[in-house]
Amino acid sequence: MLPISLVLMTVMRMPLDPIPANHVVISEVLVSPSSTQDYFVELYNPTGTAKTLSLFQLQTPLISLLIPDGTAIEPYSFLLLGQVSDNWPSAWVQPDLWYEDMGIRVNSGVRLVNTQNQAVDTVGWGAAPLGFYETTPVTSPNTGQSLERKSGLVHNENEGNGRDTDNNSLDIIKRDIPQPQNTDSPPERPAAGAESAGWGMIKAIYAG
Ligand SMILES: [Ca+2]
Ligand SMILES: [Ca+2]
Repeated sequence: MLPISLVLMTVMRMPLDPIPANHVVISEVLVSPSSTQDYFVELYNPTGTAKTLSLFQLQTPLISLLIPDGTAIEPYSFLLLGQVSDNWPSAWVQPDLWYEDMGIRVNSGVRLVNTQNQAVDTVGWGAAPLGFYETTPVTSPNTGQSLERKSGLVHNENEGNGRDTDNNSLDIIKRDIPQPQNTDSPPERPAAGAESAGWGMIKAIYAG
C-alpha cells in the first residue's frame, strides 16, 4: 500500500478544475459574423467583488482597444464591447463600448491586458498566433457561431462563464445562436460549492 502522502501527491498533480476564475474573463466572442451580425467581445466577472477595467486594453494581433478610465464590472456581471455597424441585430442588447474596428479575424485571438501590461485572459481560435491563445486554441467556429466560455466542467446557461483552466480548447464551446450580454443583463452566479471534481476524489480516498 502506498503511503498516504504519496497518494495525496498523486491526486494533487491531476488537473483540478478551478471554478470559478478569480479574475475577469473573456466570456464570449463573435469571430465570424453573418451578414446580419457584427463583431463583439463580452467580458464577465465571475467573482463576488467589482473588478476595475480602467485603462485596460483589449488586444488582437492587429489592434489595441482602450477601455475607458473608470470602467468596472459588478459581481457576476458582464461588459459588452461591440463593433459599430448597421448590422447590429435589434434583438441583441446594445454594447457598453463601441469600437469602429475591433481587429477580429479568422485564425486569431483576443486578450485582455491590465495596466501592468499583463494578460488577464486570452482566447484564441484556429491557427492563432503565439501570445493570442492559452495552451491550445479552440477550433475555428462556423459563420454566425460565437465562442463561449463554459460555466464549469459541465456548462450551465444560468451559471455564468467562470471556467478558466488556461486551455482554450477545454474551456470554450461554440454557440449556434450568440448571446451577447451587457452591463444591464441579469448577473449570473457560478454554482456554489463547485470547487472541483478533484476535491471529491480526495474526500473519497480519505473516506476509503
Ligand atoms: Ca485564462
Ligand atoms: Ca454571453
